[in-house]
Amino acid sequence: MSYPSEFRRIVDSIINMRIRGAGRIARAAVKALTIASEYFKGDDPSKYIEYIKGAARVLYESRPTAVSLPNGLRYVLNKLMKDYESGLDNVAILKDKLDGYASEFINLSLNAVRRIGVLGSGRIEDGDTILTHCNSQAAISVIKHAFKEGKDIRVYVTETRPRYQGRITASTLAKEGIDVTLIIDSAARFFMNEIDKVIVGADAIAANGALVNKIGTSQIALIAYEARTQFMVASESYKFSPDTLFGRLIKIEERSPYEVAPRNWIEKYGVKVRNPAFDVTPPRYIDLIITEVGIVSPEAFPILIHNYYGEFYSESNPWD
Ligand code: RI2
Repeated sequence: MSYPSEFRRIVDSIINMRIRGAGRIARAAVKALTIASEYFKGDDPSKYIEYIKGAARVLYESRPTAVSLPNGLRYVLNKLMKDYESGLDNVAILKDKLDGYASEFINLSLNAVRRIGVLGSGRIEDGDTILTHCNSQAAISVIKHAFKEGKDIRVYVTETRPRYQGRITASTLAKEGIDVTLIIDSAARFFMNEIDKVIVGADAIAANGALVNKIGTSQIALIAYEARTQFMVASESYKFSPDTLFGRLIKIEERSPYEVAPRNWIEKYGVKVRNPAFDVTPPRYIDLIITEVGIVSPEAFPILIHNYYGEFYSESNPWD
């Protein structure tokens, strides 16, 4: 199937991380569906549905770990398929419906990030020193909100090798006027006794409450646990992985070795390089998860989400 070049550009940007961060990826993927939909020519509804499913499959395969991406696609396609299966067979109307569901998801996502900031800020106290890892819009929302409420806070940010997303976080917070210190990833333990709270984002949360997030998160959680420092996760509800309910594990993306060391160095010495982009933090190291519908323990996260988004749970994907 042929898709428009703008659609392809978004897919490539997700693959090579020009668009990155779980929430942003989800919103970009949903936007890409609307671009594909607009491009479709013809009035055969079954061909339109097949075309959209094909576009969703291409997006689904772009990056494997952040569950926000398939959940965004599921949000739109589940609703569209319901319309189609209940007899809506006019392509123009189906296109309008798809656009409407996509905007709904994008608004829901942006509002969730804002609401997490408001709720999470309640857990930040005046005088706190916070550590964050990588670049999470949800975690940043909490920190910014606490600062805007007048709380006197300091933030330590890990560089987050190999892609240095910590620099984005550090500059974003510094621009707000927040007191920020950038540290190397391996300095997390050195500084942990100065830290009151760790707050990170989420790429996915499994049915047992385990967190999948940027590589290095689980080491920081372990260090925080040992130092009795509170470890908090800022996660929109759509970071829950329904696949884990059905025994399918979250796939950890392994990226190019050349993100870690230059190709000529690797080839010269014949060194093997591994570059997993994410790791798994068990629920016992997580104190709480801040979602847009409330703050819960990691074990309660799937129950909370079930009450709100039960319709997400299906053993098969709408694009299968
Ligand atoms: P928000 C990022 O992944 C980081 O792991 C970050 O913690 C997570 O997404 C969540 O980000 P990557 O795309 O959705 O940089 O909170 O590999 O923005």
